[in-house]
Amino acid sequence: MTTPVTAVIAFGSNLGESTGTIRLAAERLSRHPGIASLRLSPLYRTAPVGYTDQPDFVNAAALIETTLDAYALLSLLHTVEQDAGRERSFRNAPRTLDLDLIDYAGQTLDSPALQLPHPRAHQRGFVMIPLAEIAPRHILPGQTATAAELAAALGNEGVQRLDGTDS
Ligand code: PH2
Ligand code: MG
Ligand code: MG
Repeated sequence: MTTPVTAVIAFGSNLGESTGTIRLAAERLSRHPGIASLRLSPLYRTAPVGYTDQPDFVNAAALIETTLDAYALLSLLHTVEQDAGRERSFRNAPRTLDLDLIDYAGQTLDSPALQLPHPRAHQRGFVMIPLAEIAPRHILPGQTATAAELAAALGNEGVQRLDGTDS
């Protein structure tokens, strides 16, 4: 039997019923036989970063325990994106569902299909603020600061918890 490892997944959506899409995707992942547990963060409404001429996003993060290897997990994330109606028109186009593998077992990897950890995650409040809620002491490979410290340093401008309380 394979021992499960910890991985971090970021959820994003800014087309369609974003909140429901993210919750359904998390449920679907948690039911997968290769995912032993999944803890979903609260959901956030966030201002678009990068290509800004698009609707606000709903973002969340999840910590999972998985027996899937990194590529099998990536392929599962792509399948769930496709089933949510994801279309790839141009880079950073609005999307029904984006599932990014942020960290897999603390590994560092730079292949055409997969970079680990996600190269920009530590700079993004829409990833670090949700992650800090479920794994405040998590340290991404290559960082010295914890998720909570990075979230605090990034600040919560443009990142608002959907239940109305301050992030
Ligand atoms: N994802 C991007 C680019 N910009 N901005 C927000 N607020 N949330 C995202 O999920 C997001 C983004 C590329 O995947
Ligand atoms: Mg992304
Ligand atoms: Mg993506």
